Amino acid sequence: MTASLPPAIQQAITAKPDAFLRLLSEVLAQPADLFVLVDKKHPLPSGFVPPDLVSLNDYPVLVTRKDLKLRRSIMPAVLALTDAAAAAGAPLTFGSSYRSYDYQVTVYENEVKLYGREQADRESARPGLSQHQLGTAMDFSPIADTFADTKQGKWLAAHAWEYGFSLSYPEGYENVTGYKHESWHYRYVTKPGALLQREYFGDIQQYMIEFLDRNRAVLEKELERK
Ligand code: DAL
Ligand code: ZN
Repeated sequence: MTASLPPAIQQAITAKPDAFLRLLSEVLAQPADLFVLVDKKHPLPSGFVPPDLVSLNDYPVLVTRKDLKLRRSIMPAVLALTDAAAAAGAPLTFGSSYRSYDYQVTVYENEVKLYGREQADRESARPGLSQHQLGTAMDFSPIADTFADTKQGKWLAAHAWEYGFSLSYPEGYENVTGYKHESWHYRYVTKPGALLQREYFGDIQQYMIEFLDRNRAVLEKELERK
């Protein structure tokens, strides 16, 4: 099951197999739709719309625009994250959140117009290929490389996992994720998910989500039997 993972990650798993399986079974008990694999090879259906979108205007959070939405089911975690960041002196502002298939058409085509298709494909997902369509991914403001050096960027890099959030496009992994480093883009993967990613998958979301996608059916059967 671990054969396609980098050797260091295989070792992390095989060094502590019981602890790995315990945490893994906690992750498998979380809603599977929080772990859907969406990348350049795994599109969402164009008609996919999350079932429980809510407006961020109805919550005590900071936004750069009034049309932002996320899934209702993740809002308790979102508020825990934003409250903790604010308490630490790094108040977070949402710059982007759920994006429909049609809106992603606009976002992607704009990038192509501005930078050309080759560059656009390194930083913007084609329609149907964006985590933003899940309603569980978000960009914090400013959406810019400078975000990494802000109080907010540093606080998130150190603490987002404690609240169940993970950086989707880390530095140095473009060949794995398909995208350049985005210090501002986080996806909610639940607390046990973020811990599993950190402890066993080199803190690389792509490795964990691919592993779960590939092995979920078999693992669920195995763990049921135990
Ligand atoms: N910027 C990320 C890759 C997206 O467009 O979903
Ligand atoms: Zn994003």
